[in-house]
Amino acid sequence: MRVDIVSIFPEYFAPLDLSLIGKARANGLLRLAVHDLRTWTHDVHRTVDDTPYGGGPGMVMRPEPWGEALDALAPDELSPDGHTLPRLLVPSPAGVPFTQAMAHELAAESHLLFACGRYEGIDQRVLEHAATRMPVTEVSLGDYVLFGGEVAVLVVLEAVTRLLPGVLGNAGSLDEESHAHGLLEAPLYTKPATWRGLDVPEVLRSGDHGRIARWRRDEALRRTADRRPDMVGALSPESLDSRDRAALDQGGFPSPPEHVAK
Ligand code: JD8
Repeated sequence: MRVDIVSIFPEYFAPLDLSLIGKARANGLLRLAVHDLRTWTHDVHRTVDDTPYGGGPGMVMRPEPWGEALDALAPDELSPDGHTLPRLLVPSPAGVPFTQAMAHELAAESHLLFACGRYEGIDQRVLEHAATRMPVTEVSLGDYVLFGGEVAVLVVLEAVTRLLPGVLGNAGSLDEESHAHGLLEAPLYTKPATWRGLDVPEVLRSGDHGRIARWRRDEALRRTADRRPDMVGALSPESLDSRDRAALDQGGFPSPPEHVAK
């Protein structure tokens, strides 16, 4: 996968040299380039912002540098050097929520282009114009306010990179993950069996794989009911047996109604 990032703070992306993302880059599974938006300014002050039309606080990112950046990274005509048409992602608190389902969708793309806004955000015409050439998605990390899009890009890229074929190896099984089965994960324990007077639950040391699986599912259901009532509401009734319902009830939540045949 090819990824381009445009930002006025390219140093923000230093962590992408590290750990498993760094390894994916070294292995050639991820071809990542970070670009300074100011490359595409022409005045001595390398200006990227101006006051908002209509008034209001703060500054807005001017369209010209962004237009040139996107022209350079997503050329109009297919160039002979194998340029691909990217999908443009623009972090914004007004975007569609980023989810694990979107991470899977993005992992299937061959080229992603991220535009990191700062100040109050980017002139909307940049996105409108880009949308005449490529798919554009405004994406939000969640309902809280950041200073800019850089951290959101780090999050999205981390979620996407670990889904790329060859990145995880055998260390992780994607279909056993929390957001694959719609429940939070059960708690984890490792050695020693007793630490500061606290014991690892007996069942996990029993070697009884059936009992262990059932305990983990009960814990996952209990936690989900307690912390994420929105996720309980989204569980399909057919995915729950009577033992599941009992675990959910213990969390103080009514489980979704049993399927009623018409
Ligand atoms: C991009 C500028 C800050 C946004 C005034 C100052 C995502 N979940 C999220 N929360 N916040 C962002 C985010 C914030 C950004 C930019 C993303 C560019 N800001 C602005 C509007 C209100 N502040 C985000 N993804």
